[in-house]
Amino acid sequence: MDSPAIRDSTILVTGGAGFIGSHLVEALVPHNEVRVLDDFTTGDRDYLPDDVTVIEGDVRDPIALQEAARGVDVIFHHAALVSVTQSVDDPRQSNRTNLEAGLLVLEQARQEDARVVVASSAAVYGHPEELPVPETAPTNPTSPYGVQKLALDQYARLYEELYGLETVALRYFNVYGPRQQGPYSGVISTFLEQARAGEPITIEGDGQQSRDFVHVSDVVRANLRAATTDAVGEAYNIGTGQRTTILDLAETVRDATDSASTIAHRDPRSGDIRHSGADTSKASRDLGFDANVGLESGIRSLVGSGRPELAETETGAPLEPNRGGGSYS
Ligand code: UD2
Repeated sequence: MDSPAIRDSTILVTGGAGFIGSHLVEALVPHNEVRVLDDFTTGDRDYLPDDVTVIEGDVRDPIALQEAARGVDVIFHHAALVSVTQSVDDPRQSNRTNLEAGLLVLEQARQEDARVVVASSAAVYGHPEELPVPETAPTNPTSPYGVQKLALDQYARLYEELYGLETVALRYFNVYGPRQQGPYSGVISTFLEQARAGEPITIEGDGQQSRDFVHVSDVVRANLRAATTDAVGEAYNIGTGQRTTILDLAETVRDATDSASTIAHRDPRSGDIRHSGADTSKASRDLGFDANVGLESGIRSLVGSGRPELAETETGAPLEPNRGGGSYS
């Protein structure tokens, strides 16, 4: 099923200067009026195209949010504290950003009668009881971050049920791609850095744990689908449906970088989830979304200046290389 590209709309992206948000902004800008609300604690102005209205502020600040959301048709809510560890250290702090601010966004959307696409997470499932995990699986988060994302995901559904607000929750699996950096950036960017520096690639535990790695350009495509789908009030797994072990990942990164790095093992991360993989049939059926970028191609595109495989573009944007090196096909 094909949904039309979003065009001629006024759009707010919270966290629009961050890793996923900035790629989404880039895809939206050619055909829409785009605003970004970001406090730039982890986001970067350099990621933003010129023709974006920037509101520098905290998503927890109702005044800033009100200003940013005035007259919008769609809100993509990507502002979050993404560190699971930080949420364990200080659940109340991450709750304020991940849940309370999310609720503010939903309320603001009600005022504007705007559609909301919220960034949810595979963290809602905790240790999955079945693999690949469908959206109907039990939700038993193992961190405050997961609890917060689950509550936001449920609020989104409830706002559709109670108030008729058009909402969609996207449960991201392990997203990677250009601009992913910093202390909470994920295993692929850590391995790439280590391989490039010729340092040992550090696997936590035996490396047999597995993840579903999805490229940010696919995540952007899922967001574009969510903006126009009729299937609202629903949560969708956003992954590739393929699981890769961390050991295989380390070898793929080492090969792609032609690195002489050794592979080293250290203690497993406490509370680590053993296996995570998305059943993507609901997103495929209802959003017409299937991931395009395979892991090897995605990693090679990160290493070189090339981009992952392209298909048709949904924004109508020309498929020119963008500054982040990804694509939104
Ligand atoms: C991902 C998300 C997180 C949350 C969670 C839900 C990212 C970056 N994080 O956490 O936000 O949604 O899923 O379950 O996508 N590892 C190593 N060596 C390293 C770094 C990591 O072996 O230097 C291992 C780590 O122990 C884990 C795996 O790689 O088994 C993935 O780690 P991660 O931090 O990239 O992502 P994850 O799945 O913990």
